[in-house]
Amino acid sequence: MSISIFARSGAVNRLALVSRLGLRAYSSNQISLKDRFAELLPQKIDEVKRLRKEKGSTVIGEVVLDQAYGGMRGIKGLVWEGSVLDAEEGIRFRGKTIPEIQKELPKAPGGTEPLPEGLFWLLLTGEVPSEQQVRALSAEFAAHSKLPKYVEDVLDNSPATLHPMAQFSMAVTALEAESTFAKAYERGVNKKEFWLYAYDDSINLLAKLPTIAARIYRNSFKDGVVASINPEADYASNLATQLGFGADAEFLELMRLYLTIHADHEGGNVSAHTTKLVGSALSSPMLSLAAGLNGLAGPLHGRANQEVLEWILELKANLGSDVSEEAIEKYLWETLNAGRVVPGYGHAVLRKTDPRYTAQREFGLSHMPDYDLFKIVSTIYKVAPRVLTQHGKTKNPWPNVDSHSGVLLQYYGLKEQSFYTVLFGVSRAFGVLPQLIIDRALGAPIERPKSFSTEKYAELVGFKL
Ligand code: CMX
Repeated sequence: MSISIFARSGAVNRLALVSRLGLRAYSSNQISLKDRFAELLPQKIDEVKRLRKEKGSTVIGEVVLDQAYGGMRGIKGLVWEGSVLDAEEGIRFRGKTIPEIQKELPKAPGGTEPLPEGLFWLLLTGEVPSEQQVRALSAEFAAHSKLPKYVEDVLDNSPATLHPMAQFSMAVTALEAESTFAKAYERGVNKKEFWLYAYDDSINLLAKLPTIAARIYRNSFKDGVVASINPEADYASNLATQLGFGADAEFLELMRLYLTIHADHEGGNVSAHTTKLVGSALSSPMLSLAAGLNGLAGPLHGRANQEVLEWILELKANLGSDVSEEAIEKYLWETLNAGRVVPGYGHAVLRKTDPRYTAQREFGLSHMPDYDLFKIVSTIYKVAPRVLTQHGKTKNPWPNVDSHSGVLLQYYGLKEQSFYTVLFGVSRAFGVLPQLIIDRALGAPIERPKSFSTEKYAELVGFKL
């Protein structure tokens, strides 16, 4: 017996039904994600309630003036359940490192890389799903992949010159008309039930992102024809097929890895925090995710994957056949002396090589060790940390996630780098939507940190301007 996630008329009563039926009746292998989350929720609500009651007034950190002017680095003020980033070690998803999730999360039949559907389950519940549960999620995403005609029209009417991220954000915004959350709010549902609709919207959104991404890609760079979804296939493989690369088994594996490792990176990064912030005003998951995608489109954030590729192609064009360490070092200095950043290097929190970079490098080492662009990326990795350290500005001279991704896509023929941030965005949705559901389930309030003018800060610290 299973409770259909998309039985919308029954959504309101699902919690009551779940508790009436007694979830123990389901085998843990069969229970759906929504029902499992519903089962875990009372304990989570209780834990947060007890924590706040007992320790709510405990000091958890101090803030100095420079942090207010310095992009709020290190200020503790956000709750994010799915992942925590350690400056030295990198990301852990619900306590698990990237190599651990590569090992533990279910794979496609015959595949070696984890499926992003499994990460979604892990981020929402803290539990590793069974293969059966992941297959059910894949089928559910495939079943809801079709775009409404008006969203197709929004994309088909966009000029091919409009940046793919702007098209992506418009299409996600337009999906607002599908939001069960917005409709439920209008009907005046009890706020305890908000998460049920946030969940349905999240599944519906994730289901449609590959078709949106593929339509943008095929319209802007190819013949405008988007292949159909295979209802039996996993999410990443459907995305690859719709983009036009479904026949390449290695590319499918890359997409599985790519969508998994780009999903979540704590709550303070621009795309995650923006999604959470906008959601806190009870804007729908559609509008919240679109806002996050607009942040991801910035060159210091997700668009760095496009910038990296452009910079590497520029480097190659300038250096010709001499891509020695010496020539690359000189080129790095030219970039820095021109007042530009070296894209793909540095990070607001990390202080070591990003394990997401390492995972992609390992993929490259096993699938394309002799590819010229892969070799250039490897040489940059040898030289850039030293140059950036000598330059003396960045706090982190090591590569981040965006440093590698573009070259892997180039190898398989996905050459249009202005599209790359869209792929990052599809993945990022898997990381930010679980927290949006959790926030609504825990009744997270509207966000409203304090701001001051410079005059007021000066007064606060006893300084005469
Ligand atoms: N090249 C040159 N200079 C760099 C640099 C880089 N890769 N990274 C940082 N710096 C400079 C900063 O611009 C800053 O200079 P100013 O003092 O003149 O303003 C100085 O070093 C200190 O910066 P920081 O504290 O080390 O880094 P921030 O936390 O301010 O910024 C980031 C972090 C990622 C925006 C920055 O390292 C950067 O611009 N990197 C290149 C762009 C990039 O790869 N972004 C992708 C990040 C991952 C993602 O979100 O997808």
